[in-house]
Amino acid sequence: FSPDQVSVVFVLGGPGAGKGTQCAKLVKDYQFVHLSAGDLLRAERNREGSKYGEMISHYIKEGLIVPQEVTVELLKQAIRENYEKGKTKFLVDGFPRKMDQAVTFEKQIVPSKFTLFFDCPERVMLERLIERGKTSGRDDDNIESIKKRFKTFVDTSMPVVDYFNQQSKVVKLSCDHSVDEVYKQVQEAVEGRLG
Ligand code: UP5
Ligand code: MG
Repeated sequence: FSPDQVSVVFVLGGPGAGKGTQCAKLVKDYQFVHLSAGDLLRAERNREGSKYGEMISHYIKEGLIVPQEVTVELLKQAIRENYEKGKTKFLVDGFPRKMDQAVTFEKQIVPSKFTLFFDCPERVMLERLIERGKTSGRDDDNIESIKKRFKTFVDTSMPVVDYFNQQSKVVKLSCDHSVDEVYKQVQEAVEGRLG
């Protein structure tokens, strides 16, 4: 794809920072397609006949990053399908969370327009995930997995945010506020950057 054909906004931030919640609001107000890398991986894991099911389960439970070949391919397919239906604006949520993924995506698919970075204290994210874990059915919403996800975020995913920040392509949002307050910041960022 060329950047004239599709606009991609990366949505990054720690586990439980509120990425999915804010993306859902953006979909309603601004014709974005929301592609959560985590959701795509969970769907692939559950797909009958998938050869990656067990591997994905293991990585998610351990809070590790699934090898990029799988995730990049799922995103490429999803963008292609939506583009064929006339969609051109994409929120890529929870990706890239490792440097190799960032480089491969921008080379093989399209360079991102910018990144929304959801900055949130770990204490707040922990509280949200424990609460969500009561009903989410996600097998990584337990204290052991959450701790591993936090560690991976700091060690492996923050360098990606820093990399885009050096290119002045990051808008940082402070997420320790109500959903509506965070959304105001998100709207300002999107309207400022995409017009
Ligand atoms: N909530 C949200 N906003 C709130 C607010 N402002 N005030 C109060 N409460 C708020 O929100 C989490 C919870 O908080 C919800 O209950 C919500 O109501 C509440 P949500 O919007 O779901 O947060 P989000 O940031 O989307 O959290 P999520 O748990 O989805 O983040 P993760 O990044 O951990 O999960 P993801 O699904 O992206 O990835 C899961 C795993 O998949 C990874 O750990 C990894 O193993 C794997 N993965 C890869 O391997 N590669 C990838 O590229 C992507 C994922
Ligand atoms: Mg999410």
